[in-house]
Amino acid sequence: MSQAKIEFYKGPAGGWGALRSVARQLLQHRIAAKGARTLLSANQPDGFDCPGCAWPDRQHTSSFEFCENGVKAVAAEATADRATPELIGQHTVSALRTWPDHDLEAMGRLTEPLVYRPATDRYERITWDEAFATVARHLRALASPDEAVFYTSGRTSNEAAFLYQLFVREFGTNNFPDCSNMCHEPSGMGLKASVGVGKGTVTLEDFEHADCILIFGQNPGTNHPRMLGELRAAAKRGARILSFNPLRERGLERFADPQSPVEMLGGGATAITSDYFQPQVGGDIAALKGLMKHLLTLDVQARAEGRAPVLDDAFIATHTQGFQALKADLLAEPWPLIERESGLSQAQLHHAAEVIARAQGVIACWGMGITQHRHGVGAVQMIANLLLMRGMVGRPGAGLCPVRGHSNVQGDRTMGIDEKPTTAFLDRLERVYGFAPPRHEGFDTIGAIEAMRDGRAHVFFGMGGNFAAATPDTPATWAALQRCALTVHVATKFNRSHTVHGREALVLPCLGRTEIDQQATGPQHVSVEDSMSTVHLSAGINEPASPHLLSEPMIVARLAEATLPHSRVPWRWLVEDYDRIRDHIERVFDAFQGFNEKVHHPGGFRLRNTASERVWATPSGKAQFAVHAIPQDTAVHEARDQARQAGHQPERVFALTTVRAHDQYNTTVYGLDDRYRGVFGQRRVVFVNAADRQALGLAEGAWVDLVGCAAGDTTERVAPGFKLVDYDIPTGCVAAYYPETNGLVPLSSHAIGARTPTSKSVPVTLRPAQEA
Ligand SMILES: Nc1nc2c(c(=O)[nH]1)N[C@H]1C(S)=C(S)[C@@H](COP(=O)(O)OP(=O)(O)OC[C@H]3O[C@@H](n4cnc5c(=O)[nH]c(N)nc54)[C@H](O)[C@@H]3O)O[C@H]1N2
Ligand SMILES: Nc1nc2c(c(=O)[nH]1)N[C@H]1C(S)=C(S)[C@@H](COP(=O)(O)OP(=O)(O)OC[C@H]3O[C@@H](n4cnc5c(=O)[nH]c(N)nc54)[C@H](O)[C@@H]3O)O[C@H]1N2
Ligand SMILES: [Mo]
Repeated sequence: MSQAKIEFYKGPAGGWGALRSVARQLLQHRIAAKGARTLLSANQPDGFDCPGCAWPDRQHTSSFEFCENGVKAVAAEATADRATPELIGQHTVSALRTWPDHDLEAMGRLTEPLVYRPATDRYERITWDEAFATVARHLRALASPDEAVFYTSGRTSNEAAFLYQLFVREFGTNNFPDCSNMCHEPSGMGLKASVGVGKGTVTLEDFEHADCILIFGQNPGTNHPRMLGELRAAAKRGARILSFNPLRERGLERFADPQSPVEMLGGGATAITSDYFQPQVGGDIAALKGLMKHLLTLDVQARAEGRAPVLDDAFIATHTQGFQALKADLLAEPWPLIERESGLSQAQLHHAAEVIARAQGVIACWGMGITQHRHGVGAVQMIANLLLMRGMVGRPGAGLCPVRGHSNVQGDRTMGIDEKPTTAFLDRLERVYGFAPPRHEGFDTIGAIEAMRDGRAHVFFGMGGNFAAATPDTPATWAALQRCALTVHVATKFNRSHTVHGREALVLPCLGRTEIDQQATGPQHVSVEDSMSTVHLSAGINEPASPHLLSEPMIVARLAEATLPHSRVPWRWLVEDYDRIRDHIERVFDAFQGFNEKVHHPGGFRLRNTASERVWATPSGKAQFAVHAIPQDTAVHEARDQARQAGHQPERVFALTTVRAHDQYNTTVYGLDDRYRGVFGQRRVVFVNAADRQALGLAEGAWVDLVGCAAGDTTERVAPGFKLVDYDIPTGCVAAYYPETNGLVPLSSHAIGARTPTSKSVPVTLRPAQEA
């Protein structure tokens, strides 16, 4: 691991820097020789789907298509290190709980099922039969099926997710907290109301035709590196790329393609973003309203001068509802308020609106900078409004593009991992399987934590992920998990959540994407759905990390057999051949007609997206313009008001946004560098505007504690010991890494209409660190 230092990163994203980092990762994970074969198969027609992100692939590509962070994800899974029962059993769980996230996962791949023994405070090996019997015993002992919660993290395949939801519903609950609750839930909810589908409308081909791409609150250089290839091609073609991000992100500025020898050798790079705007944290709704307000003005001007109008009148008239209300609202919005709340000047917003007004094809992309706010749903709908005004949905080279995180988070939802299932879907399950599925709403992530905290849920089952580390309000979440009678995690690696356990606890090791999944009829494929609704197959190529690993579908099947002895679902027969699971999926979802046949074509098939056909699956049958006020009631506003009332300086309250470093995958910390932001060998840093730092009388490099100050929050929240790093970020805003900062987010602070924790706008004060 490199030495701790802060250094301005001068290179472009991608390029030699990326390859050096790749080489280092490979060495660290000791898979250099075998690893090349593994990597060559990632995202190739006959290989496995990269467990990195949900960005789609160009089909039939023959080039060595990889990205640096995909390499890290693959290398981490294909590591030669093994977290055997003996290795884990060397330490008490209380001791393991104090280890850094990185060190827990660095023990390597789990090899055998583990059970927690309270007498020794250690994990020990247990047989699969005993493990399933333990879970079944607990589930059957509950007073109601609703006292169990079943979490899913987005790497679970369609086949596993389908069986999982089927088992849980036959068991009798809709308690499906999901990582997407913490992620793109506001995109799903916002888009469903605006355009009738909770998914993006664009394809990769649209990126070839767009002449204007907007990127809100997303950091593709780190989180979706393959997207940079599309952006680079668009930029080379002359498309304008407008980024809205409080932080200057290197990966949004310049990019050298590791696949282009000319750029690599010449040290050249393509400028990605043509115009970079740095709104305040949480300022996006105000900024979007400013953009739309000026589009209205430009439209009037264009018409007066006999030029082509900016608004698409015909589209608005035929396809939408609510435009007049939005227009009136925008006209009434005062520029001083827009400027103050967005942190952008009228001139900047005019400039951006002019680019958007001239474009023939506009794509809007967004990530967590938009969704993880109290008004995340509103912000998503403002993006939809902006495109709808110009008729930019359902035409080539244009559309909505929420960029998903986990490689199958979208597919899991499609398969019914949903705490609020539709009646039509439940009716269908009932018809196909003959049991009565539960009809009432289940718990989402926040709801599940509250239920465990309040003693309304006693069993936690996690299909992947790292619930204890990914969720907000760490003290409350840990106490909730520790109150459970049983906690169970299906996982590839040992992580924090396994140390925050119920009275009884199990860790069940499963195969990863890169591994051969051998069942009775031979090696199996699974399917996944990418961020652009393409469903395709994935098959591992490596030998399993241990002969004791089971696939996720097999784990669900055996759990179902143990728990539901009278089930009429042929669980074991289904997992003998995953084509049979796909046949069942086809029986439940019309969109999967001919599933097996279509998915076995190279590249798979794209699910129908009605909005991209200009068919609006909304109650009105039209696309819906939404009106939202410029937020002045966020937790940050409230904390500043409270400070003002108490006679304190409101500017001492900072809006903290929690972001990912380059060397992490969510709660998995591969290394301690964040190269593009110039941070090396450390993670406990807080990015601050130098003017703010000076006003606090603190030196660069000084250590501070981040202290939560949400109004009405009675819990004392301190994230201790962060080094101040001067950064190009607006005053009043600071940024630090997740998950170190999750304890600062109160459980009660979440998005309206989606309950996504407000991880991107946390009110904090900075105080000199009390212990170094
Ligand atoms: N290598 C790697 N890849 C990943 C992941 C990973 O951890 N590592 N995670 C995966 C997952 S699950 C997801 S959801 C995605 C996440 O991908 P992103 O959405 O890119 O994730 P973040 O790093 O959380 O931050 C997004 C960006 O939002 C900006 N931002 C913060 N607050 C605001 C705001 O108020 N307004 C605006 N406009 N911008 C803001 C931040 O500066 C940052 O650049 O990536 C996926 N891919
Ligand atoms: N403060 C703050 N909090 C956040 C966010 C933020 O930006 N800021 N982002 C949120 C977002 S967008 C998300 S998606 C969540 C992520 O929340 P999760 O999805 O719960 O977390 P991950 O870190 O992705 O999970 C990592 C673990 O998954 C297991 N794993 C890996 N591959 C597999 C597999 O193939 N099968 C199984 N069964 N297990 C596997 C490994 O054991 C690994 O330890 O965090 C959220 N929390
Ligand atoms: Mo995510």
